[in-house]
Amino acid sequence: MTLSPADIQAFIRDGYVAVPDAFPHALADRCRAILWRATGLDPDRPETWTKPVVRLDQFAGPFAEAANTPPLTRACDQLAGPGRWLPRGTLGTFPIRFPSAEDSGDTGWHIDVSFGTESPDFMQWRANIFSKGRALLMLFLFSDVGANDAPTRLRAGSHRDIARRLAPAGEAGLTLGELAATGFAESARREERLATGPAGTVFLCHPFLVHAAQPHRGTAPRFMAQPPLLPREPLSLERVDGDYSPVEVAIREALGMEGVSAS
Ligand SMILES: O=C(O)CCC(=O)C(=O)O
Repeated sequence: MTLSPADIQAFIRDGYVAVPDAFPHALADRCRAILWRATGLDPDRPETWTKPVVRLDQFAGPFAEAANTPPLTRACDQLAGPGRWLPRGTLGTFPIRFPSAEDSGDTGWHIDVSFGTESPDFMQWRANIFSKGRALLMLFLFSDVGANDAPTRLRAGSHRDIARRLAPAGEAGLTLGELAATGFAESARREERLATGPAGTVFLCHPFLVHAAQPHRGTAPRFMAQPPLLPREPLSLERVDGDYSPVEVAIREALGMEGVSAS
């Protein structure tokens, strides 16, 4: 298997785990070349990089290859449960970050909400305690990302804070606007970690993990995709056979349903 028992425990505790070499570096290079062409910018002429972030969407082909490698699909089975998630054909949005003194305006703490997305106002999009519409958040690194290269910031353990906020709201859940009303202050005490690593690394994150972008202080633009892993069936917090996935165990622990008191 791709993840060790210690990796799975770390996922339950911290809300994420990094899968190194989840897809080949050479495949990341091919994908990055496609993305560069789509930006219309010149990789060799930094003077053409005039914006702090360029968002691109929905690439298939080699990107689907990156999403479906054996190490990655094994890790998804291990975290979300075998047969309980849907393979991806595309990789969602790519926020490509460039070195810039300009504020990109999108570096606030948040979780990626996952239903009610038919509303034109994304602050009305919702999440619930069953993580309707999302089995995992995945961060695919398509360039080498060091500490200065705008790595996504992760609040380790914050998925537990969000589980406790969502639980009283039941099936209806909360909107992003309602969740953001606290400024995500309930997770401010959590240790901040960085999604750094070589191209080909994938961070598999609990759907409730609080995370944020940051300005790019390095030299090489950062290429990353952040698709959801979609559930094939709803998550369950009450299984007769007790066959909980680590995503479910983390929620149950946060809510004191596992007989352990998790901070
Ligand atoms: O660009 C990043 O590092 C994270 C972006 C993000 O979290 C988002 O757009 O929802």
